[in-house]
Amino acid sequence: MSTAADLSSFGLTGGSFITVLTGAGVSAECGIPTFRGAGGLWRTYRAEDLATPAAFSRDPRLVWEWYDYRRGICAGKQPNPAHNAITRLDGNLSNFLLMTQNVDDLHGRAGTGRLVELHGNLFRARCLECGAVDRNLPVPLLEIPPRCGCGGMLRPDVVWFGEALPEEAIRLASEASRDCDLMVVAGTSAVVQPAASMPLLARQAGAHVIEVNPDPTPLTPFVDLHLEGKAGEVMPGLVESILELVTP
Ligand code: BJW
Ligand code: ZN
Repeated sequence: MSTAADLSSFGLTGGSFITVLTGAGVSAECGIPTFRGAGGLWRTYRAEDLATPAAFSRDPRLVWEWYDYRRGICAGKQPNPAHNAITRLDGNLSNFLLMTQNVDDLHGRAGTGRLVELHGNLFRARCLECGAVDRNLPVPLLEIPPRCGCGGMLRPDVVWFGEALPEEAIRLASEASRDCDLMVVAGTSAVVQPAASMPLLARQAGAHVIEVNPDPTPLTPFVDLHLEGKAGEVMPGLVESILELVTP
């Protein structure tokens, strides 16, 4: 892969604003299932039975059991070379933002600080009564569904279909997409809105867009560069190429 040569035409400099948008594929090499495609969660479970407000109202215990099962899987995994490469960008660039659709907390655990979680986080819960956010629930849970100190029922602090994304997260992500010079899009099928629109916003505003994915997606025809491969294998080299261009 000769990314250095390909990137040289992008006009990146030390002040360039670089954003990264990630999806479940970035954590696939950790052993965390993606949603779509072979082995994906939506091949075994129906999204409308588990990842909608209606599903939670109907059967909070079932929904919590599924989320607690996934919390257990994610808690036992470690960040991979893709997460760590993104953390290197965060540590070495003056203008940087990571927006992730992932709820597995692996970017945070890898040490990326400038991070926007568009779809929430599996390790946070939110009270339906008082709105308090609980970050300290045990894995696995001791009671299902878990309760807030106020007695109200907690729900997973993730974004389900039909729900609005957190206001601040969508504002930061949209602004960064419009303002960035380069967006790297890794491990997402690019079908879930509004996250899937971020690379298009960036493109329309004049940024270059690089996609890292073993497969083509609906975004592929619109990117400057599609790097075909696994994020854990492609991202470290790509990040080094970017840093060579933008750091003295
Ligand atoms: C690798 C790899 C390796 C494999 N390396 N790559 C406009 C048009 C049409 C529909 C809509 C629209 N606007 C809104 C909608 C509805 C809906 C939507 O987009 N539906 C589409 C599916 C059609 N969107 C919503 O409902 C959103 N809300 C909203 O818009 O609200 C509006 C509103 C405004 C005001 C008031 C009220 C409402 C919310 C979306 C929430 C998504 N939630 C989930 C679940 C989170 C919690 C949980 O985890 O359970 O988020 S769904 C699921 O999909 C999860 C993911 O973050 C998200 C994206 O999936 P992702 O990450 O792309 O994973 P995959 O599996 O799809 O793809 C993996 C990719 O990796 C593949 O491409 C592989 O090839 C690749 N890969 N191995 C690199 N090693
Ligand atoms: Zn409460």
